[in-house]
Amino acid sequence: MRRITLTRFLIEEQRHKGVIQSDLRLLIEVVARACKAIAIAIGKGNLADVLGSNATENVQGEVQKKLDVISNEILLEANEWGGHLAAMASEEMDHPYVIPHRYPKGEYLLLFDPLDGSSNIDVNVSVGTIFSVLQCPENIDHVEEHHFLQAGAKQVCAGYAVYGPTTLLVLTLGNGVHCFTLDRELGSFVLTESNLRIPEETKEFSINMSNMRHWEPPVRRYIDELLAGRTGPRGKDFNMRWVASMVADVHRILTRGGIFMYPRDAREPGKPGKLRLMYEANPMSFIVEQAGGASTDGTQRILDIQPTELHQRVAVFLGSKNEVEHVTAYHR
Ligand code: AHM
Ligand code: MG
Repeated sequence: MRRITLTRFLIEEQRHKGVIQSDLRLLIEVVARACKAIAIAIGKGNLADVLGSNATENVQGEVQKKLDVISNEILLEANEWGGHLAAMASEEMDHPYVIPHRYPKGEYLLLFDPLDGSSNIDVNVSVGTIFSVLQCPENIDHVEEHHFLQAGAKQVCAGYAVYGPTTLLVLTLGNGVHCFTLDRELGSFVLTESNLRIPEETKEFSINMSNMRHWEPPVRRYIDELLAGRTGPRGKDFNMRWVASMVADVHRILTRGGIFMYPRDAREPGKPGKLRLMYEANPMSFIVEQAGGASTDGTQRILDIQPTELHQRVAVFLGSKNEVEHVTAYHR
């Protein structure tokens, strides 16, 4: 069997298709290497005393897990010296990290959620890393926060790693979605699926039902109808899955279809939803759309949202096209 490693895949994308530049190729390779390092750290668990929490909080006031901090450090250190980036922004850092002057400055901005699904770390359930790449505006001497505030449609690349029974890297460069599996003996990611497609129809949904009493009426109506099953208005039974790691829930949807929802709710009126636009919703929406799915905040396409803040939150409905359109229609 011909094995296509991530390196070969990227070189061929550059050489034959002209889809990417060498700097972007380097960027993806470096992020992939960092994900391998994160996978190793997670895999050690209690043997390396990496589980549990730090005494610190992130900018959103969430207690940081030790592995949140370790993963963030791994991504920063891996990406600062290669000359491919102008700056990085992370869910775990208050402000962007500008590449220090001692290193050459590149033309890309990298954004990441270093360890998504942190609440699952201590119970040994899948977690992941989500990343998004933007072009840095030209002729900028000093990168500032507002340079990151670009709509998701401007992403040049997005991806995620899932640290589960296998470590996977899922990637889009804007021409389809490709999945690589980490060969642990070789230490390299190998292409295992190309051009993933999300089925348009599904019988599976993903939402944290414990928040039901806080939801807005369109979401209640939609979920009530799904729960009514075969004898209800939808005329079929639906199954529910909620891992509480967005990477794992989205990966399931990429594999066999489904709809993932984290709606805005009445718990904290100032916060539209729980998930972050720049680190979670945008990259996942880019991937889902590239796989033939859809993604909205209930009223508009997520990739069209003009961000106003780096750590902005957003409601998310993504996955199988027909279901996303269904729940979005109820918001109108
Ligand atoms: P995190 O980035 O702090 O881990 O939060 C994001 C996670 C998502 O991965 C997941 O879909 C969601 O939070 C789960 O939220 P809840 O605990 O409310 O079910
Ligand atoms: Mg997250």
